[in-house]
Amino acid sequence: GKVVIATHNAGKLVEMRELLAPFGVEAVSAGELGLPEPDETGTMFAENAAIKAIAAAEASGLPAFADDSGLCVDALDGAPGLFSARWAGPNKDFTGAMARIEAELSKRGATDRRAHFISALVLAWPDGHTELFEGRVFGDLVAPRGNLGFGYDPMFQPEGMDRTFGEISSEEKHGVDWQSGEALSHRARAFVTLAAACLRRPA
Ligand code: ITT
Repeated sequence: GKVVIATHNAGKLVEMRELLAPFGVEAVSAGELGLPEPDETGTMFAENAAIKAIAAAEASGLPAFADDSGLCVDALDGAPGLFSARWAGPNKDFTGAMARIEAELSKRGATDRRAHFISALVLAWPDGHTELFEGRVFGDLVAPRGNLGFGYDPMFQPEGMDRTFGEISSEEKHGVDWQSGEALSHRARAFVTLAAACLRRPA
């Protein structure tokens, strides 16, 4: 089978391709198909993921996967959350977006550094049927370190690790042990729930 990965984010696309590989489907990206980017008008991650997946499935006639994700900071009442991409602006300035998080925390005098990433993964079928899978990872915000990964990775240190998502390999960030279902990143964990819903382990 052939599926669409409905993202225009290069970092996400790499991860989603790697996460889909063991499922044995051929994946094409929304960019490769020239699909438009729908407006993310939802008020929840799951809603925005569905908007993107349904639009791609309708336009392509193929099943489509979309991820809507973000970094939720406890002391900022969950911001940037749904607006994680938008905080970086049109130039995708994540150095600026990470600095803004620090600025908002100091403005509030916040000492609580807890944050989590959420990934809502929606699979939409051309007939309009959708399935939702979610993953989360909890951790702490630190001064940005490392240039691996993308987005807010340099500033996020998962619980129990002394390195940030910007300092660990792609294998460590979103590698999955399909036997045990163990995975670290929010996105990898969403794919583990997808595999569980398939009632089988990918090869
Ligand atoms: P698409 O909608 O085309 O998929 P996007 O970048 O606009 O691309 P989102 O609307 O889901 O995607 O925004 C999520 C943002 O949250 C994303 O731009 C990243 O900055 C951040 N983010 C999500 N997952 C991340 C991860 O694994 N590591 C670092 N930052 C992440």
